[in-house]
Amino acid sequence: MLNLRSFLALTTIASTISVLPAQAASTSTVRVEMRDATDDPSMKNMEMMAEPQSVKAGQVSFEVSNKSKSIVHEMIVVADLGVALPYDEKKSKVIESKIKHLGEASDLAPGSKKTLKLKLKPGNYILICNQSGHYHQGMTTSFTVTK
Ligand SMILES: [Cu+2]
Repeated sequence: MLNLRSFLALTTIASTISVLPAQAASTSTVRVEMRDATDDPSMKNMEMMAEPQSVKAGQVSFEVSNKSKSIVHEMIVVADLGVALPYDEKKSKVIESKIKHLGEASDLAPGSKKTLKLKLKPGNYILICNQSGHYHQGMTTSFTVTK
């Protein structure tokens, strides 16, 4: 029969064990900012910036902010296969059915934020906004995951 003290000791060990794997797989946080001329009139193009631009493999939490005053943006995580992303000139968009689309923070209203959590393997990635015309206006940045 367990007395209360040994029961408490056992439950403490059990909860410690169950917490350990989660701590071992660390989560990296990446802040992504999307800007255009409505936020900064000196900007000629649009931009997407990630900080940091490289993280270790595992859980990655992208905290995405649309800094625009009036334009909807989005962030899509794409595997970089070493070739130009397929592009539809008529729609002014990357062809999402032909890329390795890993996840997205879709349709962020001006001034809003969204968080996208992904488990990423080591490799090269591209972050893009695929609202019409935005990719070619500079809303993209490279992103690296290391071992
Ligand atoms: Cu955009």
